Amino acid sequence: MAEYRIAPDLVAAENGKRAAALKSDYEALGATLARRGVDIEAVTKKVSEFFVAVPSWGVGTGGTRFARFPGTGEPRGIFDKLDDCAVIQQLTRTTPKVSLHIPWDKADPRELKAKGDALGLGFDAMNSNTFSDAPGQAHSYKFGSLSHVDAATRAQAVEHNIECIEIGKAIGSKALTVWVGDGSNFPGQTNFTKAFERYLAAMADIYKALPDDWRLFSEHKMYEPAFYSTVVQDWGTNYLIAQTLGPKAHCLVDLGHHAPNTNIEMIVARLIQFGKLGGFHFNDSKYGDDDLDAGAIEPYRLFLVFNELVDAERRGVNDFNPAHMIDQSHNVTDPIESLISSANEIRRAYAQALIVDRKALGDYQDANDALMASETLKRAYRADVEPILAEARRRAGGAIDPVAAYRASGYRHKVAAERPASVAGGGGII
Ligand SMILES: [Mn+2]
Repeated sequence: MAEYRIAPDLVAAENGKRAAALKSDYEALGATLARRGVDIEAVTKKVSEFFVAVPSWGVGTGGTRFARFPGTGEPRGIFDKLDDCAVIQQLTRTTPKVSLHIPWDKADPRELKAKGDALGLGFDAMNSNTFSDAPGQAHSYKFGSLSHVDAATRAQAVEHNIECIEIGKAIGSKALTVWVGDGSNFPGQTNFTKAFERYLAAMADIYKALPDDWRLFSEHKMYEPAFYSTVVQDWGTNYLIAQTLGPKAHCLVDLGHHAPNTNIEMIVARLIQFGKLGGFHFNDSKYGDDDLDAGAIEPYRLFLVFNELVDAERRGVNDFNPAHMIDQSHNVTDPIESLISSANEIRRAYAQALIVDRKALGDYQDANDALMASETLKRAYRADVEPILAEARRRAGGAIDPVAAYRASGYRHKVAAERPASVAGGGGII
């Protein structure tokens, strides 16, 4: 039985205020979907089994390269962060795992595991950090890490990734995500080919240290912090990496790491087709790697990504098990509220994709009926599936309206009294 950070009585009382309306809305939606040949119970069951990991770095207030404006009651370290993550899981029942970032979250693995167990939280993919220098490290990553010209710097970066695997093994993680900031700011600064050769050789050393039941996710990003070239800049390069390293290597798609207007759902389809989709970092963006809340800007794009995932699920693609993780930076909201809302938006996109009439869609595609094919997707997207999401949360012991329950609990006010304002804090944006 998990220790709850918010009194279960309060959640029950909040749910009591909304139960009758939910019952009525759920029945009405059930009737609407039944007319379309969709069994609402089957959708609710699928949605209840869909989970997304929260990033430890997401519960602290983020910042931009201009400034960071700390919120009240910010977590002071990984154990406070886990408490905040437990609140998100308690209310949403959608986020049972946390993704850690080393060295930001470095602690005795036995204590991490014990804290996770007490809160009913598990650990998702480990994230290494060779895009900034840790205090006292021998070699700087100013000019790169896994692709650095200096062998000793590359070896140090490999060693750090292996340490992440070791910590992960002790706490029950099954994957390592590698994102490097390596690249260049000036034409001529680096040799594209040699840099990529060095990166691949270093990644092969990390791959060798991977347990048999682990996966290695490489994450591409078009630019930033390097602004002229990036070593792992796009999904094509990412695919080459996964293909070169071997069967345990897969590509991670961070929705914000592409040029504006890129057809991300098509990239997802390609990676699925060739067995190399590892998973996602969900977030949303308007211009670049904005790390805004999932579904805040382009909810239709999020739906189209899930449309590809459900298509693959329905086709019975072999070994189809993408990891779902959130990667966001919360600058102007309470991070707990943003993560609650984002987890719901991600489940919403999944629920909408589940009710697409795939038989009709396939028939329209085969008949070259572009308008009706598009309408078939829109019809599912326009459905208000909130009663399904709320009912899934309620049945699992969560809150019908998790943000309202969170606000009613006064959790932020309580932790603000216990946690002195932080001056630094590890607000990570990757
Ligand atoms: Mn990311």
